[in-house]
Amino acid sequence: MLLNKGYDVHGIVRRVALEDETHRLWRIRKIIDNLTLHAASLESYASLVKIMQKIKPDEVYHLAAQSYVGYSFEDEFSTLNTNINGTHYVLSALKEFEQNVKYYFAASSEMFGKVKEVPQNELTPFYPRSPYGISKVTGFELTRNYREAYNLHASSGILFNHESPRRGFEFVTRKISFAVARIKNGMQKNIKLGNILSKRDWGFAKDYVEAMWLMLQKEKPGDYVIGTGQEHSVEEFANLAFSHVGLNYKDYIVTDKKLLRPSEVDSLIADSSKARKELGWKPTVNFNDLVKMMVESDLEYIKNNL
Ligand code: GDR
Repeated sequence: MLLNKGYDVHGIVRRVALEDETHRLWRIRKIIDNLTLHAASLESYASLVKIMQKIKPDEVYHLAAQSYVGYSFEDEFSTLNTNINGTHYVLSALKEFEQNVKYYFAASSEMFGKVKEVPQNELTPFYPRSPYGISKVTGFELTRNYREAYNLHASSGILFNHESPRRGFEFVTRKISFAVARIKNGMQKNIKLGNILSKRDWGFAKDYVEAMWLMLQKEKPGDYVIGTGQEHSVEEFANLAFSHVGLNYKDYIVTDKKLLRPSEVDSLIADSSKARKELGWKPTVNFNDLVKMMVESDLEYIKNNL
C-alpha cells in the first residue's frame, strides 16, 4: 500500500530472517526489490536508535510482535519481553531522534478480552485474558503516555481480527482454509480445532492497513477501533469454508482439547463509529467474501504446489 502511494519504504528484519529469505520473507517476495531492509531487532534498543537516526522516517508503523495468542501462554516470558520492551524501545528511539515523526502502534481487540460491554469502542475498559493481551495493553498505554508526555504524534489502532490469503497457518482462519483445500484434494483427512464456539469480528487485512495509514494523516493523533461490526463463530467460518467446496464441515472437524486456551476470549465485536466518522474509513469485504477468497487462494496454492 505504501509503495503504491509512492513511499520510500524501509523495514527492519532480524538477521536470522535475512539469512533465511525463502522461508521467512515469503509474504514480501513480490515487492522485496522495492524495499530497503535493515538488520535490526526489537530486542535491541541500540539497533533501533541507529536505524531511526539513519533513515529519519516520516512515518513509523510498529506492527512487530509475538502475535499468536495461543502460543503466548506457552512462552509468556518472551511474549511479554518482546512485545512490551520492544514497543518501549521503538518509542524511546523515536523520542531520541526528535523529529516530526508520526507513529502507529498495532494494538488489538485482545485487550478487551472478557468484554465489559458489547460492542467495544475506544472507551470500553480492558480485561485482557492472555499474556499477549496484557502485552498489548501495556504497549497501548506506553503509546498514549509518549503522546501525552512528549507530544509525539503517536496513534494506536485497536484492530479486530484481520485476515487474508497471507495469514500465517497457525491462525484459525488460514488453518481452516488450507485444510479445506488439502481435504478437497485428498491430502488430509480431517482438521483438529480447539474452541469452535468462540466468536470474532473478522475483516480483510487490506482494508485495515488503509485505516492505519489514515490515522497517521490526521493532524492530531488518537486511538481508533477498527472492525466490521459483525461477529461470527469459528464454526460458522468452517461451515462456509467447507460448503464452498461442497463438503459438510461436520464430517471433518475433530476437537482437540490441547488447542483450548487456559482462558479464552469468547466474543468480540467492534464499534468503529469513531473511525468511520473521523477517518472516513469503512470495510469493503464482508465475511462470506473473505472466507471464499481464502479458500479459493488455498485451492490455487495447492494446485500450483502439487
Ligand atoms: P486470535 O486469532 O487469538 O483472535 O488473535 P486466532 O485465529 O488464533 O484464534 C481465533 C479464535 O479461534 C479459536 N480456535 C483456534 N485458534 C487457533 N489459532 N487454532 C485452532 O486450532 C483453533 N480452534 C479454535 C481460538 O481459541 C480463538 O478463540 C488474532 C491475532 O492475529 C492477534 O495477533 C490479533 O491481535 C487479534 O487477532 C486481533
